[in-house]
Amino acid sequence: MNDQHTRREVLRGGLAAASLGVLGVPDWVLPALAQGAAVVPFLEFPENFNATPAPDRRLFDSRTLTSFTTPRDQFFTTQHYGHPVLDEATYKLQISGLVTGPKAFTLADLKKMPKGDVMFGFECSGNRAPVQGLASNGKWTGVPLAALLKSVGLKPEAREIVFLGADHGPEEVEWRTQKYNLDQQFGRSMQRDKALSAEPLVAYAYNDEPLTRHQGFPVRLIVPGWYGVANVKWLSDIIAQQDPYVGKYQARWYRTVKGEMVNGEMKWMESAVTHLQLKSWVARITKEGATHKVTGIILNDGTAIKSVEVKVDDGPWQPATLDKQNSKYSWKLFHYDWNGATPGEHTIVSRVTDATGAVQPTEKDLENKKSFLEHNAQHVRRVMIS
Ligand SMILES: Nc1nc2c(c(=O)[nH]1)N[C@H]1C(S)=C(S)[C@@H](COP(=O)(O)O)O[C@H]1N2
Ligand SMILES: [Mo]
Repeated sequence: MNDQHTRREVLRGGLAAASLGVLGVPDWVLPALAQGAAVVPFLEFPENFNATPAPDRRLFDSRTLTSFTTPRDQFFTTQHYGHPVLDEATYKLQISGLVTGPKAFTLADLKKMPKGDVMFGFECSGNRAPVQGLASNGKWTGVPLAALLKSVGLKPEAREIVFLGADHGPEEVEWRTQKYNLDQQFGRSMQRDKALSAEPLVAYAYNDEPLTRHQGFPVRLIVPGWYGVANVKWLSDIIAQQDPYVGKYQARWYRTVKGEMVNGEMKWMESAVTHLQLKSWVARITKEGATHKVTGIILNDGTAIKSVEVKVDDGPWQPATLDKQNSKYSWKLFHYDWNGATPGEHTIVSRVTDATGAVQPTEKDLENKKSFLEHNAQHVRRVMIS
C-alpha cells in the first residue's frame, strides 16, 4: 500500500468536492481541507477498492465527505441488470391489479400532482467494512405513493403492492424439480399499510434536479428508512395483489439468516431485508493543527438517536456531537475532536445508541448472523497518525 498516493487521491477528491461548493451547493457544512490540513489514512482501507470501476457501479469514498448531501454525480450506485436507458417521451408508470381504475401515468402527469420531499440517506444492505462505500444522502422529491394508490382506488382485498423496474434479465427460476429460463424484471413488494403510509414517494428529482440514469431516471420508488433495495429504480409497474410476492430479489436474495433466541431456545430464522439497522462508522479524519477532526456517519430507520460515542484504542467511550443538519430520515453526521493523538498506529471506533435504548452491536454480538447483509457492527478503523 502506498500512503502518499492515497493521500494525493483523497486530497484531489476533497478539492473537486470543494469547487462544487463554490458553484453553489447550498448545504456546505463541513470545511473543505484547510491550508496545511491533511486527511489521515485508514490502514485497513484497500487502496485498489475502486481500481476498475464498472460503468454501472460506483462507491462513495467517505474519506472525501465534505457536504451533508451527496452530489448527484458522487451518489453510490449498484443494481442487478445494469442501467436501462428510458425515454422520458414514452415513459409510463402503469398501476394495475386489484384497483378500481387502472391507469398509466406519464412523467408530466406525475409532475402535475401534489408533491412531497424527504431528506433520505440510505445504504445498500450489503454495505460493510472496510470501505462502507454503498451509502449516500440527499433530498428526494416526488408524488406520495399513498396519493397515487388512492387515485386508482385500491380494493380492500389488495394486501400486497408489487413494484417492478424496467430493467430485466434472464433468470433460471427453480420450482421443485423444474427449472425455467424466464426473462424477469427487477421486482420488490411492500405490504398495503406500508405502501399507504405517509413516507414513500414516487420520486422524479434528487437535490432539485432530475434523477440521473444511475439513480433510476425518470422515476424511482423512495422508501425512507428502508435499505437501498426497497427503492426500485426505473419504476415501470405497480401491481396490487392479494398474496405475498416471492420474486427472487424479494424473497431469496435479500434475506438475512441468523440465530435468534425464541422462548429461551436458539432458532435459525430467515427474515426479509426491510428497515435500516442502527449503524455508525468513522468516515473521515483530518489533522488540523494539533487536533484530529473525526467525522462519522449514522444510518437508521428514522428512530430518534440518543447518543453516539467514539473510542480510541483501549480508552473510554467519549461523547461525539450530532450535526445540526441531521433530520429524521437523513443520514446523521457526527463530529468528534480527537486531541492529543500520538504519532503511530491507533484504532478508532464509533457506537450509536437510539432513543429506545438499542445499541449498535459489536462483531461478537453478530456472530450468529450467517449472511452478510444488514451488517451493522461497530467498525474498528486502524489509522496512522504522523
Ligand atoms: N430497478 C431496480 N431498482 C433497484 C435495483 C435494481 O437492481 N433494479 N437495485 C436496488 C439496490 S440493491 C440498491 S442498493 C439501490 C441502489 O440505488 P442507487 O444506485 O441509486 O444508489 O437500488 C435498488 N433499486
Ligand atoms: Mo443493495
